[in-house]
Amino acid sequence: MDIFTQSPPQLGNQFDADRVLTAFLGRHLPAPMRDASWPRLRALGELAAGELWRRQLAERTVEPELIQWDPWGRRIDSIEVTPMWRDCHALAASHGLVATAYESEFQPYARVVQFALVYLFHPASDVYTCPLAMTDGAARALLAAGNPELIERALGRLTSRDPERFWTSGQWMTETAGGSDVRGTRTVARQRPDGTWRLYGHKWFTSAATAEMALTLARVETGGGERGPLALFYLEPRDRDGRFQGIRVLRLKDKLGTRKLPTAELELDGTPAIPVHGLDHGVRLIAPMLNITRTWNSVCAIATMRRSVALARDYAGRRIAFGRRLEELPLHAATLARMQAEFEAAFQLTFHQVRLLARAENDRLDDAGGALLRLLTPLAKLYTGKHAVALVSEALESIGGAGYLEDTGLPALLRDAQVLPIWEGTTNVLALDVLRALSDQAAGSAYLGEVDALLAAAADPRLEPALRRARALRGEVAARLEAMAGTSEDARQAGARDLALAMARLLALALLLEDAMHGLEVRADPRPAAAALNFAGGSMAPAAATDPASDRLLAVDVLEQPNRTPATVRCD
Ligand code: MFK
Repeated sequence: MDIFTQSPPQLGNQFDADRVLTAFLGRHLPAPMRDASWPRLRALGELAAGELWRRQLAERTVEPELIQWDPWGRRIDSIEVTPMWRDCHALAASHGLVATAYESEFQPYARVVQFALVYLFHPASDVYTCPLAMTDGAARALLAAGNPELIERALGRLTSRDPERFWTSGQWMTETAGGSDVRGTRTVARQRPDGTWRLYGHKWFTSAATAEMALTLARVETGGGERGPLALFYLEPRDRDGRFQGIRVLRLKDKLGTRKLPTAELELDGTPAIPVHGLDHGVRLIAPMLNITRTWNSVCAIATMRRSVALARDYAGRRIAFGRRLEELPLHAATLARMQAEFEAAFQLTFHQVRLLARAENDRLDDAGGALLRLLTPLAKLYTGKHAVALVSEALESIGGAGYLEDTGLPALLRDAQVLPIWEGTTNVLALDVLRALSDQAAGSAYLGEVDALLAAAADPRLEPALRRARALRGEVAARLEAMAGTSEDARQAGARDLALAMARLLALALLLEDAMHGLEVRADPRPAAAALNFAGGSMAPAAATDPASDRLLAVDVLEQPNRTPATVRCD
């Protein structure tokens, strides 16, 4: 009997194989920092493609467990995480996934290096990036609030490279009555006669309930039965003996994806907590955390896109159908090329925002730059979250039936991606945040100014079709921004998603064009230009003419194609 076997997709070193990342860092990091960061990035790229990927597949079905009672009837609420999850804590600390942003070594580019590390780690981490995002966000929020005792108590741990000392933080915001609408928060903060505070309430989704600290919102009890102001509180869920203090774990959530992440539903019943800064303005105080976790979300989304393209591309170089490797079939190559172009656009948009963040944290942004960063944070998050799901789905489809089989490890990619447009604000909530950011006139002007500067530099005639589309879209976006002033609030809100997506696409294209110019003029690399032309034609004009040679260049993504291993066909 003939038995047909296929070669599974393989991953090479995920740093070395990523020409978009390496080119970006090559362009934007000064040489000494490039030299210092390269070995660390390469080490993580190796780990991500090797040991961690193998373990992800081998431990696919292992999940965290909540043990609520001990055999003698005592309530213990112990959350047993997976072995890989435990190891990721140590790896995250020792690779400086949070620490790098707070150390002096790579300033003023530390955020760029840090997020390059995060990007490599995320697809291999079983979504350990979720608690890391919240840890980074908590460090930033504590610094912004400026409470010296809390900074002294927690910052050194949140930014430690020592796995024993390293703490992660939770971000406990979501309640049954207030997920997106955080004003619905019902948790109450009650002050005791000794001046300390206790929290009482029900947190509906607390990602990583295993964190050593958390920032959470609660209403300060007023005594008159009225809803008190919303304040930001710091808490440590466990006492010195590791027992929850005033917290009951009601259950772990049965989620579509992120199955290794022990997201819990918690009852707070007298949890000791400390106000972070005063007893009001909770949303304003937690906003620095949201903006950091949203940046992580964007970086993790593009990392997911990149992993999907890497797997789909490798498979297309192995699998033979219709007498040729998939990558040689024009329509398959066109599909891969479109995926690569979509990924590159999302990458440029996200890392552009990361660069702005780096400048902001080093006091190198003026007011207009600050307004632009405020705008691009939700813009990048909503765009990349949405597109990551579509792209992973495309990758699974391009692998055919095997992409639908659990034990290939591929379906988990899709399930995990689906959280990206949900947590940290859904697409619609983020689109409304874009409107909030645009209420500062400087944001819209800075955005258009940035687009114009990027387009003005894209002077190579080979880029002309993409430039034409970008200019047309620029006109539409500018007209919409202008028209907003005269429309009702309801009309503005109804159009917010379309506007935000168009703005994200336009800036992504402008950034791609700029990278394409650099590719043509400096790196002698036509692939970014192919990506810009493809993105402009694909996302913005479905009927664009196709170019098989350029598709193939992007699909295979090497300038000179090495010999490929053919698919295995075994006949027993
Ligand atoms: C793998 C990647 C890992 C990613 C991490 C995963 C972690 C998962 C855990 C979670 O998902 S936790 C839940 C996340 N929840 C949200 O993201 C909430 C979504 N809802 C919103 O974002 C709402 O827009 C918001 C709660 C902010 C609305 O609240 P309000 O009180 O109606 O907002 P309002 O009144 O407009 O703003 C209050 C203040 O905050 C204003 O400042 P002022 O008091 O000075 O006027 C706003 O300007 C400010 N503000 C709001 N959003 C801001 C902001 N400031 C800066 N940046 C922002 N984004």
